[in-house]
Amino acid sequence: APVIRLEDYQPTDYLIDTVSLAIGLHPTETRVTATLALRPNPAGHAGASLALDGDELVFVSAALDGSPLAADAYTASPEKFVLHRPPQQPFTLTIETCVNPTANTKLMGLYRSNGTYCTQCEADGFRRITYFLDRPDVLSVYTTRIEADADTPLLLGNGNPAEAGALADGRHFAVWHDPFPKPSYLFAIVGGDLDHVEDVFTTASGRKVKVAVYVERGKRERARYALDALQRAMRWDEEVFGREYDLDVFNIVAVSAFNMGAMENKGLNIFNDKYVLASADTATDSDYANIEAVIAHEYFHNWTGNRITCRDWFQLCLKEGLTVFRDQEFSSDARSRPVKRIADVRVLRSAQFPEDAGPLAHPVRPRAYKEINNFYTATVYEKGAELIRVLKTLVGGQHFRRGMDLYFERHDGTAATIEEFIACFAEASGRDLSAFSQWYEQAGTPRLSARGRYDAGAKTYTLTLAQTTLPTPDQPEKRPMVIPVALGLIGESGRELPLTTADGATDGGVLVLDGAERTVIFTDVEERPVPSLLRGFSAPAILDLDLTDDDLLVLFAHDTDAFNQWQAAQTVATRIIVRAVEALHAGGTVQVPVGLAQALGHFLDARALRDPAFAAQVLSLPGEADIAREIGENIDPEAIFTARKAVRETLGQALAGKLAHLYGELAIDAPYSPDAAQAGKRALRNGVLGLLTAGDAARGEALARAQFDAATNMTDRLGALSVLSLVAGEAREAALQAFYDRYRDDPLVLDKWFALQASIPEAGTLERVKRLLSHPAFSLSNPNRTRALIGSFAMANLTQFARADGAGFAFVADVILQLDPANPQVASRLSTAFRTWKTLEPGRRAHAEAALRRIAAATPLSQDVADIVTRSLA
Ligand code: B3K
Ligand code: ZN
Repeated sequence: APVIRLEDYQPTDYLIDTVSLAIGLHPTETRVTATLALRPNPAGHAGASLALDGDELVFVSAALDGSPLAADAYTASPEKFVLHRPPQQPFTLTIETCVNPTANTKLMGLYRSNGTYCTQCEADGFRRITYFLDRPDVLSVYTTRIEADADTPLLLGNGNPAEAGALADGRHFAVWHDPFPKPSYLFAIVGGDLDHVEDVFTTASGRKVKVAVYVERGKRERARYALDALQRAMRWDEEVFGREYDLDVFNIVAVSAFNMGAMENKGLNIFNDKYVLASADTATDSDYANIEAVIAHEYFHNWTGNRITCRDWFQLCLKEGLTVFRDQEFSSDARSRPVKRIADVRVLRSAQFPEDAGPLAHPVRPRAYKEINNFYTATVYEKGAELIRVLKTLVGGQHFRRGMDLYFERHDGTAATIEEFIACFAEASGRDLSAFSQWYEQAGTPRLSARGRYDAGAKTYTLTLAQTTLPTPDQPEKRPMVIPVALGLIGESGRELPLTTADGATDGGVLVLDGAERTVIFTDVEERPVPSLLRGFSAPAILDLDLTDDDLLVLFAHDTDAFNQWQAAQTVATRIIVRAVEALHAGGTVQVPVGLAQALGHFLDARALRDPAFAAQVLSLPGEADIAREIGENIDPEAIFTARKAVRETLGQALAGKLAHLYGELAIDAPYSPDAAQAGKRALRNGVLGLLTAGDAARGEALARAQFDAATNMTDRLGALSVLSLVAGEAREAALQAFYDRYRDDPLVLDKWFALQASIPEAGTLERVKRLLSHPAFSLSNPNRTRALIGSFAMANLTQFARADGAGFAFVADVILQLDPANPQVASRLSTAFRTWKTLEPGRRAHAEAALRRIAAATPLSQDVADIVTRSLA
């Protein structure tokens, strides 16, 4: 496949002002008639031919200004429609195509999910519906007429409903008109027989908007939380960003077969039903939180993505990073800000840091790609969101808001670039942001190191910060980034010390490191301080501290920054587990210093009942992947697993009394509510149960069994089941069977059942997963099911995916090859599980490489998978 490069960007030679579509829905032969109003683009090449994109299209007919085209005036193939000599004044082109939604297993373009017709066009699916200039900088006003049989009563499109009515033979139609010019990737239609819930949202200026959530029949009640989250998001965007909704209706449709989470089509968001459907009995607290976040995310795209879109796909972070930032802020306001920050940083570290450190590393704004669908990555999304946060810290909250206002004002209705976005903040703040903009260009995570020296006589504290970034593919040389380091000084006595410097370098508690190194001298420091650095995780960097474990425990006990308090405990735990891995390698035994257990004990006494959500984060020790990242090379997953387990066992035993007491105290009497307060208690209680079981398997198992049987909600039921799943034997199998029997007809809950079993860290799991492949409820054609079973095994079960005998890698490679012809996007996503293969010890590394080479050598192989495996092997 050819490489597409940012520097080759050219505007199109023609513009498409309006698009009028007539779509006759049919299971296997859907007719699409597109009438495009075109004109030469003043910015393009005069007289050029017009080449429209297609993908697996069946061409039927074409007409120019209403007259059939002569055979020599055009060429049409499944991938291209070329009009050789287009008129050089405005003209209309009418093209008829035929598509088969039932045979569309790629779930791009028009397809059927459980009988419902739906579409997915981002990034390049519109060309699977009709020939088009299928790129984000071609903005058009769409009118869509959909026709269908009586078995498809619901017909939805973008924009506002315009007209609807009955036709002959029981057929009927609906016309939708979207007045806002948009790129083709935001086009959508839905046809089906669905239930819905609806409400009226009154915008800040008093306009009434009909908001609705459509779901499969029988699932109506489970759509209420999503509808509520939507309206809260709409209000929040008005209050915090001054953004009002702009159409008369806002529709959300949930479908069960979807390649990713959801899609922000204008006025018609289409969702993976996993991010819509919720009830106490079927969804966990995390499911509720994810639904709230994704509903908000897609809604926020209405301004950041739709009203202002991207000039080209290199600018993807312009809408994604910014919109993730916005949804993170929304959830922070709706729930606990520090807990949300910790959760987001966990995601960044577990999903984005490995990407940045491995063969798939790329800048937040890449410069080249072969397959754009492979660039919907944690780097573009999560690191992209971090860069917005860095920007906000650098310019300050007021200037940030003014910059956003300017961005909306200046670029509304256009397809913009990162440069244009940053220019708004430079202008609003009067600052030069050219150094900041390097964050978009350079891949890799900066390593920030800190050295401090206290001079008791002079009462000065000298802090030196330095940064380096390791080379990444195609970027051997790295420049220093602009890193805002939010910081504080904590005295050994536990009090926060004032920050005084000669030059005011740390005004506002932020020190900006914009070169390779910077030293700052604090004066009037009355006692030896422990520095609290990168507070709130003020930049996406890896911090190397020269602090002792005791210093860290001072921060854990006294830091006024909740994030760093949590971080201090995590760092100490990480060090202990890493030392345990080293001890095991040297043939020794695992030692756990009493300090951590004691500190955790004090912390639980003081905070557990006051702030359970935060306490749950503290109690949840670094995972195996966190430890692997810390070790960095020559990874032996078994050793990490054993070391971590031993540390948890020791902590569980040391804290046994407290944990048992807390487990009782944290029980909730009130009826289930997914709110943050109750969810926090459940999170801590389930965390307590896990640690308690690590220390005393028999006792924990009994408690878990009782919790499983008595649970009134999915969080507690699944929490108990996952504790039980770690103890091999009859009890586990009986609980799994009971869970299955109860939820056999509930696809989203069955996904949890598949996922949990695939995650069991035991040698027998591979056999179990293979057996589950032929379970009647398993199907590779449903992406959620595939991700639940195969994705969980490959991404959430390090010891078994990376088995020493290579059987885990070989199995996943087999599945990737089997899935690829049907659904390359899901296959390609799965193949990113190999992204850290180079960090493994030589034996496992060789097995992983062999699996990757076997995939790479297969023919045919999709461009999607080929791109990932070739880059992974490079
Ligand atoms: N914009 C979509 C993602 C599309 C992915 C295409 N492969 C959902 C989102 O980020 O909001
Ligand atoms: Zn998005």
